[in-house]
Amino acid sequence: MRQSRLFAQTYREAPAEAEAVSHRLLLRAGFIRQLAAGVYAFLPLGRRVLRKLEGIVREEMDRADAQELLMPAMQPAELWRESGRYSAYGPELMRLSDRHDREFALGPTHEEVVTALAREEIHSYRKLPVTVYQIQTKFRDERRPRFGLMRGREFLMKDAYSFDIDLEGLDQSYRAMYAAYERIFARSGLNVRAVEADAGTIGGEGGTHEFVALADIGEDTIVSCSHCGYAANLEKADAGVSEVAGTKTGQSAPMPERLYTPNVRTIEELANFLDVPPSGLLKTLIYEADGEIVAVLVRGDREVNEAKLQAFLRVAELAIADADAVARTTGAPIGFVGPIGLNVPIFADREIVEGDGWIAGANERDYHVRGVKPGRDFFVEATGDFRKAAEGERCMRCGEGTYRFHKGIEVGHVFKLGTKYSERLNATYLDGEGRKRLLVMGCYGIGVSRMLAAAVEQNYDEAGIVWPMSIAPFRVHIVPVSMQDDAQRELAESLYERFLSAGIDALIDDRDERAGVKFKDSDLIGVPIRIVVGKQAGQGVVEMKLRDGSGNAEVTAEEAYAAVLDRIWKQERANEFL
Ligand code: 9G3
Repeated sequence: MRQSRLFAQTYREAPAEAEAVSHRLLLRAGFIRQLAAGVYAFLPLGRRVLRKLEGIVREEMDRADAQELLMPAMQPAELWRESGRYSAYGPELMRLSDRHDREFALGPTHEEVVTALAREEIHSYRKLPVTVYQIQTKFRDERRPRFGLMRGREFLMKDAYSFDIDLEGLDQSYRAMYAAYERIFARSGLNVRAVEADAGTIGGEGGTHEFVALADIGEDTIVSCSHCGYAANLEKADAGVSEVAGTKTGQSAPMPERLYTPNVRTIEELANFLDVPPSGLLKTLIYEADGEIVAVLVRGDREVNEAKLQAFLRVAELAIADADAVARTTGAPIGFVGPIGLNVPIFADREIVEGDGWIAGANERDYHVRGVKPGRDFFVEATGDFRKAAEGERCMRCGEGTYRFHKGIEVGHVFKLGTKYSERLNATYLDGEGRKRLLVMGCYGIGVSRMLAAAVEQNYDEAGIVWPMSIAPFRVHIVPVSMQDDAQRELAESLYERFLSAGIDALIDDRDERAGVKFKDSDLIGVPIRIVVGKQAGQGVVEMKLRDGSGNAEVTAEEAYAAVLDRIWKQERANEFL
């Protein structure tokens, strides 16, 4: 492609509201343009990267025997009513009506559509297992789109769905997709960790993993053990081995003693006022779970993990209670809430019941109590792991390593759905004995446009983007220093033609621009191999420069051409050993 004709321009600056590096660089380098909040156009450079990512995804899906479909973005509301999700999702589900006032949803995902297709196409166990996939635009009306492509309202997703006769079959389909994902991210040059994740609202038979691209800007926090292979999204991660706090007072614990704590409300204020560590305090939080009020107890220095709590309580809605609800439930304002005398179910984190001698709110304004003993002064409905794992604590799985936190961008997510959708949409097959059985499903997503942003977050320097070879918009950037110089122009053009005829995508900077501008733009756009055609063009000598800084040499045009083919061939060969 000729840069003099490129449908884009580069900018020295990005708009102030662009916070993420990838957002800033993709705008400045002319890869994307924002049309509205969370709505982007991919200009030619961006589209080329997207096509390469799609190509890798498609190759690996096909290699895993998945069959490519294309399902509509316009989904009849009836299907979402059948699945019960039309009302479950609020403003995030984009809805529209057609000219006959029939209601549609713009697809945020395709469980309903693919299950409706399966119930028409699959009737016998002989047709199973089967996995289908598509690479298609999704719509989710995010309340706060941000970080450019990372949280858009219209984005490109590869979503696959597997259909099996039973859970054992699902396990095999799930493993095949998991392996395909590992290859896809490796081939795309992304540094990705697979972690245990929280199934969230999609539900299903449990079992779900996220693929997280490590990046400081990532909205996901993953926990990994320094010793064993354990890794999980913080929303799901097991709490570590706890050194119990509270003051172990044993059986002869004195009865609770009331303390006058005027206006002392927060954990920090209480810890300072009484001169005790937060780990000796009880944090009592009041929640509304599917409309019912419950109390949750965690140690003062811990955070409630609401995803774990919601999964344990098996409720659809979980929200912290407001001040009025707290006052009605406990008779006290927030800040003086405690477990003693509460007439709502109490769910206590494991660490609470292991300790005693706690300090808690007295359920009376300006009062707390000391020496609280679980099982004597209050009783719990249940004990469980309701807290967030903490960085540095001992790993629950191996007991040797300690937890480390990493920020990351979720670029893939695989789920075992079981029969959740086939049951609701009555998608069945006849087994070997002629019995009607529900299809057992899995679903598997990759954020293709999000991968593009993650790749930039993991591959840039102060001068711009440093694309991995496998997904770069072009492999070679030919930069003649001056198009006015015949020798330089001719040598650059002949190299350009040779690469094109060899099927190697090359970009030539044939603009009448100063060398400095050309080199700045070349660094910004980030093509992996640059061939500068300068003063020694007359001798057939060019300068070959690798964008990742790993090489820089003066060679003949012939050698440059051969070197490029060689690097590409090596990179392709490397894929075979993945
Ligand atoms: C909705 C809206 C947003 C949503 C969903 C439904 C996320 C929804 C979960 C999934 C699960 C998997 C197949 C590909 C991989 C992910 N956000 N999810 O179901 F109506 Cl507005 O999409 N689906």
